[in-house]
Amino acid sequence: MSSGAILDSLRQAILDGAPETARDAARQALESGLDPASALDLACVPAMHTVGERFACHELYLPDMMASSEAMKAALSVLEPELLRRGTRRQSLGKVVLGTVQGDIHEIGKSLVAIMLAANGFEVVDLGTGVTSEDFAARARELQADLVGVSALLTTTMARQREIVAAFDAAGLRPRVKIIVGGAPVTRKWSEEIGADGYGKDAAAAVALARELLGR
Ligand code: B1M
Repeated sequence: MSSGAILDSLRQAILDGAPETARDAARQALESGLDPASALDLACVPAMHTVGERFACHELYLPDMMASSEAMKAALSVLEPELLRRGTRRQSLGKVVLGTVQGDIHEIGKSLVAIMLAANGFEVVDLGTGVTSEDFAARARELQADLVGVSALLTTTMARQREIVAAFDAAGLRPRVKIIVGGAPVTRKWSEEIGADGYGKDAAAAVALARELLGR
């Protein structure tokens, strides 16, 4: 099968919410010599955007969106080890604590940012989803993080990013610890408004920002 056909079947498997097919297509992509980052950028991420658009106009419902997330995670489970293997470095570029805010269970984008940071030489501690301001601050202090990444996917939960910036200020953790924010509804303007140190449009931008902020 051609690379284009493999990417099409990966994209379609995620749209169909078919984890087994997605896992097989991701394996095929690697076996055919495709770069794992390209498989993510050209098939997986666009498929999830399409799922979001279809959900917004009621062509898909919550169970469909959940099935697509499972298919995306199945593909990621195949692509992640290869992304990490290709990015292996000896020296850490800095310690990053990352999570999705309280009240928000969206984890895929945050996990992708975590994988790309790790693949580029950062030491990453992923706190998961539903992370409170207090937990972000406590874990950043305990782990002596250089950078904290805060993901939010809902317009209703992005306000938590402001709370987290304030919690770090109140705890005296800044300016030593830098805070970056991201997620579908988040913008550069918002990150400036809440006083974060930066905004990452996607996982690649988050890596570039982390390097810039930590001077690496
Ligand atoms: Co949700 N959901 N969802 N959802 N969901 C959205 C976000 C939505 C836009 C869909 C839509 O209506 N079009 C909409 C939000 C609308 C809004 O707030 N205005 C929405 C809604 C409404 C909901 C529920 C409220 C639905 C309901 O229950 N009625 C509910 C909320 C539950 C909650 O959190 N409390 C809900 C639930 C779910 C599922 C559980 C079904 C599932 C998540 C499963 C999971 O993560 N385990 C889900 C999904 C899959 C989506 C969409 C379709 C896809 C999200 C995704 O994984 N994208 C999403 C639509 C969309 O975003 N277009 C949608 C792929 C991922 C690679 O992209 O997450 O954007 P993304 O991450 C990118 C960048 O944003 C950036 O880099 C990533 C990689 O490029 N980025 C960062 C992300 N975090 C970053 C952090 C950084 C830097 C960059 O620095 C720290």
